[in-house]
Amino acid sequence: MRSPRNSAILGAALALAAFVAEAAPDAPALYREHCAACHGADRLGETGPALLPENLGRLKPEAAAQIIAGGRPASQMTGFADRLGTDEIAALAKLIYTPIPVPEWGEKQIAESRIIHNEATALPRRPVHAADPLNLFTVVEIGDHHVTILDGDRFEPLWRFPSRIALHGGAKYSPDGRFVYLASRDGWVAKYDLYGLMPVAEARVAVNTRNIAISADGRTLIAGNVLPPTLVILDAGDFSVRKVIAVTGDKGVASRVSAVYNAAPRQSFIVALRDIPEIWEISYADNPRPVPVGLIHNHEEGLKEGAFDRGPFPVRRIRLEESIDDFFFDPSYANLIGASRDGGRGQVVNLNVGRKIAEVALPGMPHLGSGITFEYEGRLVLATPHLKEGAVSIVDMKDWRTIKRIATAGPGFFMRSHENTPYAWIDSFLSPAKDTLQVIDKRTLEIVRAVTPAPGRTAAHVEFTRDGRYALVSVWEDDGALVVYDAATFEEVKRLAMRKPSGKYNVHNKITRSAGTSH
Ligand code: DHE
Repeated sequence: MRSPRNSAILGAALALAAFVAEAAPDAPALYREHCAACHGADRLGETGPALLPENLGRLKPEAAAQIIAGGRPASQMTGFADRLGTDEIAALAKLIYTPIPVPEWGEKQIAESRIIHNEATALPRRPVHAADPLNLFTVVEIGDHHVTILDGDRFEPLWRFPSRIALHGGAKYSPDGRFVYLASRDGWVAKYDLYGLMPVAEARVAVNTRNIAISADGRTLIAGNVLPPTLVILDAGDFSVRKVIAVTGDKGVASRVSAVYNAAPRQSFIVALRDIPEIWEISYADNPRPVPVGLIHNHEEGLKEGAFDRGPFPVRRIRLEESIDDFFFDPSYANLIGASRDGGRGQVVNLNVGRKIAEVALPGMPHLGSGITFEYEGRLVLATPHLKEGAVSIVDMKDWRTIKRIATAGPGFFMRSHENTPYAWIDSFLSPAKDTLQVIDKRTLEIVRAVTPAPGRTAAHVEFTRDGRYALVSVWEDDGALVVYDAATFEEVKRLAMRKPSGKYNVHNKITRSAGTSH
């Protein structure tokens, strides 16, 4: 029963709640007033990036509040501390981490976003520069959202241009190395001409994208997306939309895409899915083999007419027990070695038979996308760094045994080598030793050298020149640098100031699918 005293307490509590509610900042109104013009009324991004939990994932909420208060150097983002109180800034920071319903981003939105900067007829027939077109590097500078095209012989920038915000993942090249394609976390894909040093086309394929791949014939681009969970296939020439595939599993469950790669010898794209235990193979051949659709290929009942996906771009589903979200192909592209984000083991999936054929012991979250292969004592091995452990695993690619785990200074992101060097370089990006790269001798599997380009400052991501003579390293800081080392003597050859250079990608090494780099 409610006593007069309880009623009084309840009344006071309600009054207090009403007062707090009244006094609490109105985050949506603040957003409309201060943020919507650049970040979009729906938070999907306009001139500024999208402000959604999926896109902000790597930015901690406290850091977001600091940016709202103080602005972001080298960007249009000014600070609001002079106009907004601490509670208002906190309310805005909270708002941008609130999920929104899955946005509609289909063929219409993609087509409407398309920008043609230069028609094919406006592109020059020959390079407008004297550099070796196959020894160029695309260097992504995430500090101020720029890209530098670097002459890989003279180590001099040929062209520096503004990019979309937050480029992520490797640059992809057309098979002849003439065009480079880049993707941003906000779903913008862009194409640039390395002969004319000019932009060609852009389109926004999603609100949040994982990565892109280009077909071996250079005609098709595919983007794997998180928001909405789709695969978008574009004509790589003019970015017109060829197909949008909703990513759903057997039971209609939607899945985010983890990564998509080109399997050139198979004439297909291979897609890893984060939320359902399936790998998809999508053929881009002119006359693809029809693929059975439906829940299970039921031999007893047979497949009725019409139960085949005849393409273009038919989806072949390979069903697994565990999902895979980072993977690596063997050189034949018949097998992929995959790992799930939290599992302690990897699985080898044979793409020809369409099932798991072996398991690999890979604790410590292997970063298989960064793996490399090389010959060791007459056998082919895979070497992969780990995101949660200071170790590099060396796996025999014949019997899938882990033959060695090399202890490193700390967990790292990237590993690189080249056919013409006996060394592989790794970083310790995610550890206190992040200013130092370690060098592994591929002949002994021992660490033989440490390289510290700038004491106390993050060093990461190596890429070699086309001949393997020089290794280019990032000092991964806002006022960072690209440091060129002689790959045999480890002497510094040149240092170029750059704004937080992240990945760098050599045209020749990528288009020849060098065993020492990512593809
Ligand atoms: Fe990456 C490549 C996934 C965080 C910089 N990263 C990739 C690829 C994948 C991936 C699947 C391969 C795509 C390709 O090349 O086509 N990255 C992930 C993650 O899941 C993770 C851990 C969390 C996330 O935020 O998505 C992650 N990555 C980061 C970073 O925090 C890094 C260091 C800084 C940044 O720019 O975001 C980062 N990732 C990179 C780079 C590559 C990359 C530079 C290209 C490597 C290459 O040499 O090919």
